[in-house]
Amino acid sequence: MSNQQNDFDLDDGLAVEEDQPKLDEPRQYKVVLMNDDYTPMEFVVEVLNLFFGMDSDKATRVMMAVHTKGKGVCGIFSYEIAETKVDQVNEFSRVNQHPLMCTMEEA
Ligand code: TYC
Repeated sequence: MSNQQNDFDLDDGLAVEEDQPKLDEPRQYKVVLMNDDYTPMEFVVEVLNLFFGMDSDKATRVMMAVHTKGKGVCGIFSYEIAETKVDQVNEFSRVNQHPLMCTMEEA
């Protein structure tokens, strides 16, 4: 084996071993829905179904949790996916003239 391929290069008396690359876990982000007094419950259920793939039972439970607690998590994603979901939900709410707000927080 040539010296270039060998992890243990003994030519100069030093044993050299390559570091294992240190890979951080990718950061994760919660997509959070905020309660408000005006957005209809059915619209929130539709949002949870359309953008987070929840069936109507799950969407209704999450909507009611947001309604009673003030905010709630719709899902946990990479930065890019979370940002896209937040933008899509806020745009969908805006064009439908509801004040529903969606944000993201590091998980
Ligand atoms: N509080 C709203 C109402 O009583 C319903 C609602 C639920 C709004 C969840 C926003 O994220 C929300 N019509």
